[in-house]
Amino acid sequence: MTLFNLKGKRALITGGTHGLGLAMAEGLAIAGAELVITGTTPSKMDDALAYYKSKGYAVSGYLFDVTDEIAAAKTIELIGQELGDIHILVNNAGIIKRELAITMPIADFRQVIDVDLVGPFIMSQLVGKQMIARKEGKIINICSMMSELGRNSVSAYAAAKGGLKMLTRNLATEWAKHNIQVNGIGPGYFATTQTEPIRVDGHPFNDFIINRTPAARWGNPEDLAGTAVFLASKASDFVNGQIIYVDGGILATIGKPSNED
Ligand code: GCO
Repeated sequence: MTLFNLKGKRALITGGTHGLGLAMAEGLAIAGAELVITGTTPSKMDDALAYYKSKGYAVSGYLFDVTDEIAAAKTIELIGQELGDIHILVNNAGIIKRELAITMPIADFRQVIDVDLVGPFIMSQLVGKQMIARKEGKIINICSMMSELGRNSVSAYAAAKGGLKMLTRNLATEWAKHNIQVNGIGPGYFATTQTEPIRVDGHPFNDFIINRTPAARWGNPEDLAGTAVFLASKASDFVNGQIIYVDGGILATIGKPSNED
């Protein structure tokens, strides 16, 4: 199990205060990593830090917006002074705005691209500098099955997550020679606050996803922890530019008629 041991590693997870970010951070902590979580909401940060500390994990929290390159740079420098190097970066923070393309305000489209694509670029560039100097690092970008497929009302999100897939491959291309492995995780449909509006019992989308997913269920955030540990550990030292889809099989199939088992 030394291949998956993260003892002595410091992992920064953006948006690590709730949902998928919290579940992946917990998986990294159980594997031995020290956690650094970022967020933008003080109350969520307080609750998250209390949770992590109640579990006995080593954790620090920093409030800043990943789209603000000045604030991000200052915070990464402060983390360096207060804690030390970042060995693992999980670009998880993201938003979605469900609006049909024809009527979507440009400002909304631009905001989704900014948070979901520009933010990971800013964080990767800042943390990548210290990883290049150290000749070692792990970057995990949280993509989506919308990195591969579109659907009505998520054009900004799909464009951002499709871009994040290609950013992952391009950073892998440029930084693999520095022993930095840049990969992605593509969650399928997970039970989070982001999907709550389309997941309630009886909602047509809920029935659609259950039928469209071979595993016939929504993902649970903890379903992502193992893949995060794999991509953060020595076990993935020769894995570069790959997106691992944790999706219950949804991308493997065209689906089935609702009357088929
Ligand atoms: C949606 C969902 C998806 C999921 C996830 C799928 O509205 O279709 O929110 O975008 O959140 O990203 O991988």
